[in-house]
Amino acid sequence: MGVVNYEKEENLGIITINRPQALNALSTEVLYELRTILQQIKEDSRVKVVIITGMGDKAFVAGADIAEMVAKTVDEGYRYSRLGQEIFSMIESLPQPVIAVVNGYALGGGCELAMACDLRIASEKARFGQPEINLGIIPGYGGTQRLPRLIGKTKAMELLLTADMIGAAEAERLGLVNTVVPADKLMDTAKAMANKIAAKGQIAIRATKAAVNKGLQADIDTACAYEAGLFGVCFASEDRKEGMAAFMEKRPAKFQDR
Ligand code: DAK
Repeated sequence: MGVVNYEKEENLGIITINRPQALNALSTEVLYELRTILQQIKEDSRVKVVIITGMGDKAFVAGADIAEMVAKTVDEGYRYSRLGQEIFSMIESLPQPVIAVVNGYALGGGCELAMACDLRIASEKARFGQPEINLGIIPGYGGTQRLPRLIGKTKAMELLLTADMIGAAEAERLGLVNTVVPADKLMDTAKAMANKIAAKGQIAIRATKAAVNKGLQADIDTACAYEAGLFGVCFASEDRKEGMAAFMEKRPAKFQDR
């Protein structure tokens, strides 16, 4: 076992950041292992949904590894920055949907990691925040951009400027997480959602993820044109024929992902 574990359960790929003694902080080693695993998942069409979580019951990820950052030279800091940015955009552009299973603290780079995922399921013990301002820095993995896009500028600005942490219930109220469940139900709830998504036609699932993520970065006309292109891809698929035939014949669809 390394600092990041990866296991497959049928159609699910489950990534667990495994540094509980440092609250799963994102060291350079963690980032390199994450990159290798994500590259592997990208090529693996048997994996339909990805889950990312943290080892233990205390933290999802408590941020970038502060102890490691303290000693970095400017050049090392730059490379650390590019590596992290590469990984976060890999998550967003991965064909498969990614669910963050937030089992505890999701702070700084940890909150940013959760926000780069497509869905977030939190335990009642989860706590979220962007405390970078307390270290004299700003978020460097998209926090200033993804947080206001997810919860709106008003509350995002407050969290970024005050470094206040919020609990799971508040995160759900603000729309930062999809759902909150007791800690002992967390993984089962996430797997149930992942399996529900894995049972759909994956051409349409992947097109949906791409349309939302790419579309949000474009103006509405460009985004709708992109959506239309992906709609065309779905329309040309066997899955579309099967889905519509199944509806007409009042039976469940059997998607083949082609
Ligand atoms: N890094 C390294 N170690 C950490 C850590 C972190 N982020 N968070 C916790 N730990 C370690 C603690 O040092 C402690 O280690 P030992 O002393 O036992 O060796 C162990 O984990 C347990 O933590 P605590 O003893 O502190 O546990 P408590 O329950 O008392 O407190 C806490 C839990 C989460 C409130 C506290 O640990 C805490 O405040 N942690 C730091 C949270 C934080 O500030 N996170 C944001 C980090 S800054 C960049 C892009 C992105 C970033 C940076 C650069 N570029 C583009 C260049 C991202 C920056 C960040 O994320």
